[in-house]
Amino acid sequence: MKEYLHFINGEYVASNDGKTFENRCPVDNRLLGMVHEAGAGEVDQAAKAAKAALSGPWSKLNQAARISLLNKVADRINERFDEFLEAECNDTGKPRSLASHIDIPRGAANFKAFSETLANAPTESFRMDTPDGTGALNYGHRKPKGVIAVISPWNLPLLLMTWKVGPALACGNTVVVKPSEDTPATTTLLGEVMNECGVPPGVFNVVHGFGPNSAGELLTAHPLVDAITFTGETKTGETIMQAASVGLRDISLECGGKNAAVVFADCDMDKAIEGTMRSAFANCGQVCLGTERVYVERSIFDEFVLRLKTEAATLKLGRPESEGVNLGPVVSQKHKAKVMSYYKLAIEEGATVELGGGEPEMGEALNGGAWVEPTIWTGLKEDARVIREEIFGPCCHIQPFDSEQEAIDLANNTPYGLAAAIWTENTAKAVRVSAELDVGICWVNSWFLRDLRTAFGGAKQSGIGREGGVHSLEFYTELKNVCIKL
Ligand code: NAD
Ligand code: 6OD
Repeated sequence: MKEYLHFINGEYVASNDGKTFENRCPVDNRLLGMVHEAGAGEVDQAAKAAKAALSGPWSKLNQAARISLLNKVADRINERFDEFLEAECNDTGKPRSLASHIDIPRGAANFKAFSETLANAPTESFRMDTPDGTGALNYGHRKPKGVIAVISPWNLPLLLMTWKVGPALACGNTVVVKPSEDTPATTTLLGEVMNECGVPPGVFNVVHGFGPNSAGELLTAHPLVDAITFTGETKTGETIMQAASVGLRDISLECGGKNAAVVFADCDMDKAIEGTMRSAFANCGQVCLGTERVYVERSIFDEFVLRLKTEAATLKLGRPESEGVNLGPVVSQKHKAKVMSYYKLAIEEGATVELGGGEPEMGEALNGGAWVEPTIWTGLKEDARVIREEIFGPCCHIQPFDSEQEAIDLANNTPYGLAAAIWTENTAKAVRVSAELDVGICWVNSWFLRDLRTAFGGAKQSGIGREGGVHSLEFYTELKNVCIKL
């Protein structure tokens, strides 16, 4: 039986009390292995190892040496690509075609991109006059913030974990990662890569477990943690913010969304359908940036609904490795229950089910998996819970609008503010509307097109702070001003 151990101070260790929990594959509910659950002792060991490593060989590496080491980590992930791919697909059930194009390559690229950003980032400098005429020189100096707690979710496990670990290490910090209890495998595997590449012990640590009353809560409360970076649900973000307030630790919160797509009549319909297919159904709808609310200009509404549901009906569900499969299960039985509860609620709230709405018949071998049908609704009122709350499944609601202002108002009518997609061939309109949307990320005629130098984060209840490019440097370093009297 496979065991997922903690990775502390460069070594794999079991839980002190031998406490474990099951890791099951959502494809067919088979048992993948047992995950060790960290208690206070293991979290304390990991935090102490990370603190000690801040003044060990890691701190003696200059920036170029650190960058070269992280480039090696990226290369080694790519060399062990197939192992990472298998681990990720087992944990999440996502199609190999998806994970081999997004999760694993981006998991590796995150180490290179932030090394490059750091190597090229300028610091500010101001020459000032003084009464004695000699003047003074001010310049910014960046220091690592210290021990960073990285709390990551299950939807893009390697990608979203390295999105934080990459810049944290590039800036000279050390990390303790608490991956999602549903997806422990790739984070565990990364420990091996760190050792193979010669990353000093204690720089990268992993503790497994759950959130409340478990490793997540223990880690965010640990006094040796200097800052916390979190990706996950908004409610969890609120709890973590409270934990971070003790000792005034810095936080970066990348939280939930209820993202809109706005499709204007002057769009290129082929592009809008292709993009909305991806934004609503990629990764089985489990992408924080995904579209769950689609607003379509009335004159093309019927055509858009027909084309989207025709296209969505061709999605092929199946095992990650099966030829042509482009939709996996959702991540777990627990998440399936949540998604199915919204499918039921949609009917109760008066939706017209244009497609899906139930559990697919997958055959005997797969029926125990966490399968749900891709689903499209129309006809709900804007105050329906299905329209207001994040579902995080392969589903969307489509609603017509009559004017540009109405589309903007509808898109903004949500407590969330993560992402939006606008579909129009009129550039002036795209610029106008994107400026009005209350979101951190807005795509025009595309979706999930990522340049890692750009700011990434959410407005309103979708998060606090920005990561990506120099914005990650802002979070992962303490900026000091040095003032030299000349
Ligand atoms: P989640 O909030 O349930 O869990 C995320 C992580 O937090 C897990 O590792 C979990 O164990 C841990 N955790 C839970 N409670 C905790 C606590 N009290 N203290 C410390 N740690 C705790 O989220 P999830 O279900 O894993 O992920 C899905 C959610 O993540 C969705 O809401 C999605 O929108 C969001 N998400 C946001 C982004 C973004 O960039 N904004 C990206 C991906 C996912
Ligand atoms: O692409 C990224 O860098 C990123 N953070 C994506 C987040 C996706 C959310 O599910």
